[in-house]
Amino acid sequence: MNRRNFIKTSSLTSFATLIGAEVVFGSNLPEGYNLIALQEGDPFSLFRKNKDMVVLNEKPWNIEAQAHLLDDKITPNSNMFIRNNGLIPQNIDIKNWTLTIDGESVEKSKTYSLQELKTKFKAHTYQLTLECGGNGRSEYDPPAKGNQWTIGAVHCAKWTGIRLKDVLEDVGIKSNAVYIGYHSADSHLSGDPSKEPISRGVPMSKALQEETLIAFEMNGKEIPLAHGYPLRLACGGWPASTSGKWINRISIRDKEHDGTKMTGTAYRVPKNPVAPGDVVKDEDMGIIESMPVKSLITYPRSGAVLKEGQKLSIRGHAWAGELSVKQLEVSIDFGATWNVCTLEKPLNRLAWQHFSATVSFPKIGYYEVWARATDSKNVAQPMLVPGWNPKGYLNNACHRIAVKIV
Ligand SMILES: Nc1nc2c(c(=O)[nH]1)N[C@H]1C(S)=C(S)[C@@H](COP(=O)(O)O)O[C@H]1N2
Ligand SMILES: [Mo]
Repeated sequence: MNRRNFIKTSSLTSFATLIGAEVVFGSNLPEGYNLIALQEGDPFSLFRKNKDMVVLNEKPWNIEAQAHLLDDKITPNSNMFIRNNGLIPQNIDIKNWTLTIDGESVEKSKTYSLQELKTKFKAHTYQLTLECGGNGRSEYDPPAKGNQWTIGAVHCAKWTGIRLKDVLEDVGIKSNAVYIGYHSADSHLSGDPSKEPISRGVPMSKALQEETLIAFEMNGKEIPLAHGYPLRLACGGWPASTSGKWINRISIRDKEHDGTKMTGTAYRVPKNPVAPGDVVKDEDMGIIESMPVKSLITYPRSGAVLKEGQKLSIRGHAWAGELSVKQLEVSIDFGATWNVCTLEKPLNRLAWQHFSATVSFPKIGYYEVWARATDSKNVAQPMLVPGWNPKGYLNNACHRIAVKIV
């Protein structure tokens, strides 16, 4: 793992989270001492992540994958990106963890214990594509502020939990309900307990979908702390910011939710195209809903070297927000001609789809393999960066790898 300027302000409790073990004699640590486990080349891995994961920020923790780390059909914890807006909650007491459903549009607010949620409602499992709205931000020019995600802020794990819809039915929702908004146990970077790092949500139509879960398991195990233990929302196909981690309250609103990062320009893009660098008025920005069509070549890694005449087997995944992917093509001539790949069906709606192809090259030299997905409404990925937007969201440009034939 890349640990550039790693230790600045971490506390003993966050060391424990990172290493996955308590620092038993932590109170004896000499001031300013840097634990070996946190130095370059340590024997463990932070958050139990693959050592090829790239740290973009450590306060808050933001860690991304590289394309080759996303090769599994179901992303394992070790290779899943982490995106935090605040500080990960410490010392979670699951015996006393509750989820409250409140807001203007509930008949009467109701509080459930974890145990009640798990026993009262039927569990369902879906594989869900969760992609950060800012994935690909690093390619925009002029650059947008925020984490400079390249291509690795996406994962497709299996989530097990109860349907939000079932819980809302049990609570009783008024007919004027418009939106849900989540509230969570993480804390604001400023340390001010009255501020929430993030509190986003989705319209009722998305909240009531069968696949929208209040999840308590990921890939068949308890959700790892960094990914929202003990409870998180999972809203597949939408910006992953709508999938609240560590949730303890969901408000049913009679208007668009107005929590932190719902208003202003956060997670919004211009309603109409703008020129790069333009200032866009708040009222000309709209909330991102379904994510656009996109794909990744996960094998081989960029930089493959083959002998003349050798064929290259490539594979990867494609996804399209609420839609499905209808076609995947690859090009080896910078987009002049395209060849159709084998494309599998998703495991369930809102899961990514796997593609594979065998590619031949006419002679020795440098090539790029470009992959382009087309969604079920016939919208294809742009070859290069799409229209600029002030916050650098929704870059769904074709993924490209370099290949040399020698
Ligand atoms: N409580 C809480 N939920 C959150 C966040 C957060 O900072 N706090 N970040 C959101 C954002 S912006 C993203 S992209 C996803 C990332 O999920 P992951 O860290 O499990 O990959 O979580 C979302 N849910
Ligand atoms: Mo995000």
